[in-house]
Order: sequence, then C-alpha cells, then structure tokens
Amino acid sequence: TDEPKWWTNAVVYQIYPRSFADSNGDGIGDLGGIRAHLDHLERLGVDVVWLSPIYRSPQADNGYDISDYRDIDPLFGTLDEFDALLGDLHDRGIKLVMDLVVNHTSDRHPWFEASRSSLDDPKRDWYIWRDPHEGREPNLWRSAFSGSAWTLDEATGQYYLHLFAAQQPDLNWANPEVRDAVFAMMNWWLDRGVDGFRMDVINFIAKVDADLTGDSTEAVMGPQIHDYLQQMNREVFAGRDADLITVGEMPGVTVDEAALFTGADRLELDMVFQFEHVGLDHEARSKFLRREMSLPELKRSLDHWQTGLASAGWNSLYLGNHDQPRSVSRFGDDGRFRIESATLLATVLHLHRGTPYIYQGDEIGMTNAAFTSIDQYDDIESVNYYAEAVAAGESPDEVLEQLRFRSRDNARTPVHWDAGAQAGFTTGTPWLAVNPNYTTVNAAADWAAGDRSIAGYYRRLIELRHSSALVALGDFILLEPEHPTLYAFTRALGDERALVLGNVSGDELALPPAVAALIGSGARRGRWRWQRRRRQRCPPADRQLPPAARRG
Ligand code: TEU
Ligand code: CA
Repeated sequence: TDEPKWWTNAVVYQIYPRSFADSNGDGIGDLGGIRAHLDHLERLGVDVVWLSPIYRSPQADNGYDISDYRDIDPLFGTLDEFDALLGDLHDRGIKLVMDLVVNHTSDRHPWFEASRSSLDDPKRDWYIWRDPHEGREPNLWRSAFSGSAWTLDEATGQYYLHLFAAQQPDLNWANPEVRDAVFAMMNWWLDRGVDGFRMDVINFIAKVDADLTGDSTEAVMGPQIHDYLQQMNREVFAGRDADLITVGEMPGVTVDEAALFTGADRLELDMVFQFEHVGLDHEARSKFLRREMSLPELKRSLDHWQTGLASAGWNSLYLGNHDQPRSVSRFGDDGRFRIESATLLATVLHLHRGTPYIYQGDEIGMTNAAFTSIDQYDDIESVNYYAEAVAAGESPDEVLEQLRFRSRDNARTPVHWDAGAQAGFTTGTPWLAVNPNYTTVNAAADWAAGDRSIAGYYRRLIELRHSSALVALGDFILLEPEHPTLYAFTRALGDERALVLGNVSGDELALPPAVAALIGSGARRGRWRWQRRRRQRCPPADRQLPPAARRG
C-alpha cells in the first residue's frame, strides 16, 4: 500500500550496554542498568531502542565477537532479565532492535572451533579458508583493526579470513547451511518478541571469490548480497504481522546501491547506515589521518543522500554512534557553545528526511573522552593502531593526538547520570574512565536546565516528528549550499512549508538576501508561522545564535 511505514516518523535511541548504566557494581553496564533508566527514554519519547550486542562473547571487540547467538553474556545478565527488559520496553510503547553480527563470529564460537579442527570437518566450509599464496597470505587485504586480514592456522596449514580482528573470523555466506543457521537464529529472536535488527557490516557478507587470492588489496562487495538479503527477507521477515524494522550498516555503500537495498519493492532492508558524511574529515587511506572538513562539504554530502533517496528508498540519519567521535566534539564547539552546538546539530539532523538515530549521551551533550595516555584506552582498534603506528616509527604523541580526536572510546565512556561519584554510572570502578566534565554535563542537571536542557530540546524534536507529516515525509531542498556557516533547507508537503536555519559558527550571521526574501515572501503569503525558540538565557546577547529552527 501507499501508507507511509511506521518508522518514517519514528526515532531510534542506541544503547551501548557496557557504557549505559551498571546495576551490580562490577563497573560494566548491564541489562539491570538499562531497566533502571527507562524513564529517561520514555521522557525523551523515543520509539525504538537499538541495543548493541549483549550475546555471549569473549569481548575482544566488546560483544561484536559472538560465541553464542542464543544467550546473554553473564556480564550483562540472563535471558530472563532480557525478557523482563523487553516486557518493560513494550509496556512503555518502545520497541527493541537487536544488533545482528553475522559477517563474523567469535573465534571461540563452537562453529569456528569445529571449522578449524580439521580440513574435512563438516563445518570447515562455514568459514573462509585458503591455502597460502606464494608462501604468504592468500591476498593483501588488511584487517580494519591493523595487520593482515588473514591468520594462519598452524594445525591445518591454511589461512582464515577476518575483515576485523583475528578473533572475528568471517562466516562463509556462500554456504547455504550458514545462511540457514543465521536465519533460524533470527527467527528465534523474533519469536521471542524483538522488533527487528541492526545488521553489522551486512554489505560485507558477500565476498567475491576471485578477489580472495592473489594481489587484491581492497575488499569489494559481491553481487550476491541482494540475493542473500532477499532470501533473508523471505525466510525471516515475510508473513510476520508485527511492525518490524531493519537497518543495515554498510561502510562504503553508494546512494545508488542504497536505493536498491531500501527500495520498497525489492524486499531487502528498510534503511541503511551510510558512511559518506563520517568519512569527510579524514583521509581516505586512514580514519586516523584527520583532514579539515568544510560545512559545504557536509551539506553537499547529506543533500546528495536526501535527493538520491527521495523517491526510492529511505535514509537513516546519524551523526554519532559507538564507533564515531562524540558529535558535539566533532561537528560543533564542545566548550563555550556546547549546548548551542548540541541543539543545533540535533535540529539539523532531525529535520532532514529519514529516521533519526540518537546515540546515548548525545542527548545530554556528552563530549570526547580527553584521554592523555594509551593506558586509558580499551578499544581493540585504538590499541592495535597505536602499537602498529608507533612500531612503524610515528611519534607516540602524534598518535595519541589522533586517538584523542578519533578513537571509538570517545563515545564509549560511561553515560553521566548525575553529579555523584562516577557520574552515577556505577558504585564500583568503571571499565573505562568517566569524563571529568560529568559534574556539569549530566542527565540530572540537563533535565533540570529548563530552556537550556538539551534532552528537553530533543524531546521537542521527537514530538515534532511524531506530530508533523511535513517533518516525517516532506521533500527536502538544500539552500545556500556554498555558504560557509549557514545550514539552510526547506521541507515541503502539500501546502505546508518549513524553513530550517542553523548558524554553524560562534558569530552573528547575516542572512543571505535569497533566504531573507524567502522569509519575507512566506510571511506575506501567510505561509511562515514563526515559532521562535524560547530565548536562551545563557550566552550574552552579542553571542546569541539565531534560532536554529523555524517552522511554518
Ligand atoms: O563497525 C564497522 C565499521 O566499519 C567501522 O565503523 C568500525 O567501527 C571501525 O571503526 C573501522 O575502522 C561495526 C561495529 O559497529 C563495530 O563496533 C565493530 O567493531 C565492527 O563492525 C566489527 O563487528
Ligand atoms: Ca554490571
């Protein structure tokens, strides 16, 4: 039918469980911690929670290395507690999306243990094994977490492929038994009542056989990906009457590919996470090599996705997650204009067309970790990168500087609930240091800040998406693409128009004549009904940013 899908006016909140809230004092966030903070989520008004992995795992990559897909890691709780959490969320009208990590398993998953046990084990072909090529690795692919993407298994004399850590061997999706096992597991979770999946690096599951040997240096997506996703759709999602949601994480995906993955008639996915806008501020060859990104570049990139998926497909909208720096530190000013920056970024993102994703802590304006020593880092990517770069002769201080901006641990420090010890995250010692700014930046203080509450502002944006078809579905037109500090666009649906203006600078901004004229003509025709944001108390008048959003 032509009825818009329910998720066109939904907002998703991502929980990274290890860092959200600890209920038993071991310093690691857990399911009990989430259950203790559901009021916060309900107050924000989010529709869906996406839970990063909580399955049994040796935790080499904080749960993205799964050793049992059908159980909860004891660090986080039990299946009974999981069912209780799911019930609590549903009672509050919030859906739950699980992280589905099936490009790879843990090297301690029984499937891999069987697979590596001998050349003729029935599960040998469940993973990707190759003979050495001229005495070295089968090809020159690199792991995302440093080193080769191949590890030699001495016992059988073959290499196995791992696009991530050696503890994360890639499954062989070309084997129909693997697909059946994954689909059965997905059905098991849906039968338990979960509302969908966020699919980890799902565009990597299809490998091109020809590229797996020789001098190939760059991994590419295989064409079978569409068949795999369509088969998944038939065997897992088709015929279920619940309102589900699927989002595929797809590094490197293009707009044209995304239109295929998310086109309604293709029965693949509801939406994808694309990476173009989070790749603009670093060199292509390494995420750790920072480069200056201008506002016009960011606007052009997001605009390209808005227009590219305007008639076929659907966007997911995000500025941060557990793999990215804190959005206010990366795209805004996390010092003097922290609150203005956080609300501006929220405004711009949430008023695009697509489904917005909020990463835990962004709704209270949490900032990068500000670690100064390598011992403070935990993330396998950061730790491996530091070792590799320093071994290659780079200055440790420079590498630390790179990590200070880009490390995934920036987004993984514990959530600040209040100004008490350890920010109210734990009664014990947190697994990763709490950011010292928790005494001022915390959920309790933020909710109490009235007009200066970032969470309160998010709440209004979420309400707006729920109540306004214009915000959910309206056409997007970017204005002033080349303006260095103004983020301006319109949305249009039927007779309704919205004009969104964001001053992405710490200075006063004079509106370009074309935008001023647009305002004038709209006002004359009675089109623009001004809803000025309530005056903000804090910055002195000469520092005040113009209202970030105006809608008619
Ligand atoms: O991330 C995939 C991914 O490509 C990157 O965002 C990754 O985090 C890394 O920064 C590459 O440089 C997903 C998960 O979100 C991430 O947490 C996992 O570590 C990864 O897959 C492996 O499962
Ligand atoms: Ca705990």
